[in-house]
Amino acid sequence: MKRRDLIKLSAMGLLAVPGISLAARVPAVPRLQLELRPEQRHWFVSGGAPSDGAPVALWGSNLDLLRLRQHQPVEIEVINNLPDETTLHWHGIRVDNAMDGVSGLTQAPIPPRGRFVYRLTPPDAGTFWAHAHHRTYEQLARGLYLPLIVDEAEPYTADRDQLLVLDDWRLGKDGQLDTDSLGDMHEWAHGGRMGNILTVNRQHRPQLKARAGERVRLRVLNAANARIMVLQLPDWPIWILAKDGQPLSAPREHAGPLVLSPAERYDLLLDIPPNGEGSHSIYHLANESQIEIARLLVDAQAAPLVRSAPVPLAANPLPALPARAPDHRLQLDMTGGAMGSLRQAVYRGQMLNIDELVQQRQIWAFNGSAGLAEQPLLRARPGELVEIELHNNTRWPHGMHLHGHHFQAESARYPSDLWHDTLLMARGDRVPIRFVAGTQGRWLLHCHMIEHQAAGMVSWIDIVV
Ligand SMILES: [Cu+2]
Repeated sequence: MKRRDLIKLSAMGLLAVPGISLAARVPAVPRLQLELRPEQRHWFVSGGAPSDGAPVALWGSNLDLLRLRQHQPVEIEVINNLPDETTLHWHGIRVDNAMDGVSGLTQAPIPPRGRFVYRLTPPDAGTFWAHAHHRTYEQLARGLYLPLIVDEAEPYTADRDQLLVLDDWRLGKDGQLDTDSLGDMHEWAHGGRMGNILTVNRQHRPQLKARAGERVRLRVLNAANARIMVLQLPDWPIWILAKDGQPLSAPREHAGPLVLSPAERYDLLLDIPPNGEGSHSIYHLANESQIEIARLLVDAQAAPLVRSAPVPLAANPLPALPARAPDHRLQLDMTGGAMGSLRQAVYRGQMLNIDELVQQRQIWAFNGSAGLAEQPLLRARPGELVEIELHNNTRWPHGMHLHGHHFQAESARYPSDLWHDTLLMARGDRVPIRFVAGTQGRWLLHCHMIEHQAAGMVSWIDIVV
């Protein structure tokens, strides 16, 4: 240890008691190694989709799931064994801005064979995910993400904890990821990149196991680049426990399909009835058709059940919205895309007409500005109340994500007491969102239909002290 570190510790009172060793006073922060590397998946696809039995080459990591504990500091050493530079973003987790993982805004990308140590102390328990935030439209399509669960300090009781990570992938005729079509401007101007096979937990139509009579905590995440997932579960009692990692004050009964924008999450409670033995399909509903994405194999009941009303998850220490006029109130006009009316926008400090924008691969704009501008959308101080009216002035749905914060929204699509870090907006929607400005730093605000972000739908807010 260096002399100045000793002085610092001494100043913090950590060396104040003679005879007590440092080791006893400063608990070591656990360090995880997360190796980003190529991976191969066997997807045996039948019925017209390509399959020659060869594994599909993706990008992934040495872990299937990252599991952290609420309030426990952790160091995650990311080792980049991929052929491209990258970063990782801890989606929905309130981290120090320098740990937020946004390439070009909060950090330089990690080069191939490079390492970067992310330090975080998750304040909120819940269902989150980590994903690449560098050339995201490509790296996410290659699979560079993993689900992240922050366990409650006091465990929540359910008979089973089941992840459902939904994704779609585009395979070419050779059965491998179609990478030639990455960056297709036609798709960027429309609904983004859609895959031609759907997976759950990176498996094609997996069989999930449960027992009759169980109460299952389902954690659903949409990890697709652009596809809105419409999840149809068996017709059993379902409650919503949490949205985007933030618990509801009371579990809310839910019926019908569950709609998730890219990056949205739900924690659900599902009661399998005592007579639920058998094989049950889980579907994605696409237009008029239903696509089976997984199957739930339910064993005979283990024991007679005694069931009580579902209890809420413990509240997270999220600051409540103060009941006063906002300190900042602004509008975000979302424009552009196919069939839109975008004629010009500012890009990198210059006003460009639509042809020039397309040459720069920009086709969407926030308040007349395409791409990440030098100036933020807003400057605020920690603790200030911010209201932004999002106006989807385009012909397309969008999934708006704010980094480092959760917000509440006045949207017909959602109950008003939900917290979001990502919000699905239909075309024409006007949705005021409100949040308390968090910690100092540069926090991104963008569409999580990630081709839309790449093609202009991105801005940032600056929190200054
Ligand atoms: Cu969008």
